[in-house]
Amino acid sequence: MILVGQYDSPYVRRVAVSLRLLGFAYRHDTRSVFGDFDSMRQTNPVGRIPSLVLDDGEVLIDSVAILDWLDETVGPERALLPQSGPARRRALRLVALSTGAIDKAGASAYERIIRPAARRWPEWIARCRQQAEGALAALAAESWPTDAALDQPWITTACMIRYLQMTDPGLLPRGRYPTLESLSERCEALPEFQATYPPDVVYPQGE
Ligand SMILES: N[C@@H](CCC(=O)N[C@@H](CS)C(=O)NCC(=O)O)C(=O)O
Repeated sequence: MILVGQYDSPYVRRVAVSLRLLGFAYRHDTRSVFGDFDSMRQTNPVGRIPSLVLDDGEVLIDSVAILDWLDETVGPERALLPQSGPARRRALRLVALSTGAIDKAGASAYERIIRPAARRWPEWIARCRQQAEGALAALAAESWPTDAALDQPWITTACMIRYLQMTDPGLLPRGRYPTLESLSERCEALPEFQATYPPDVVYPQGE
């Protein structure tokens, strides 16, 4: 199968880490959503990443759908999200907080970096950052025992933290969220995270 998208996207990275943890081999298509936009739209009509091209040619789009397919394929014993009940609801809440932080930090980064300077909207940036901070505080208040099984909340949260370190490090000053720092350190030390570590994010710069 082929994973489409670069690892500086936390959505691509959480799929890559999940594939590796579950023992799937894949080829990596590193086309850029910005630089290869027209070509990318041939793979996903929305022009976004990640996509996963299966061996029979079917194309899964959106990390939620890809991770759902992965969990279904490996079965309930190895799935990265619990099947049902309070455990599933808690896991989905944690994942929603992390993807919320990604989306809000991402929106603020797009506004600060990609949009031409004369058209930037400081109040919108402040609102997005406040929303990301709300998600971070809620995640930091949760229990993250470092001997817990590595499941989708762990994976997505670690990918979110690396993304924020790249796009808006001011949201994560050292010492503010010790539980999240431990979570990140545990994950980033693992081979599946090291193999997908994004050294930096590259956005087109607005004038
Ligand atoms: N809900 C989607 C979000 C994917 C997403 O936001 N991808 C970003 C990269 S992190 C992207 O493709 N951005 C380019 C764009 O939206 O034009 C998922 O979970 O896959």
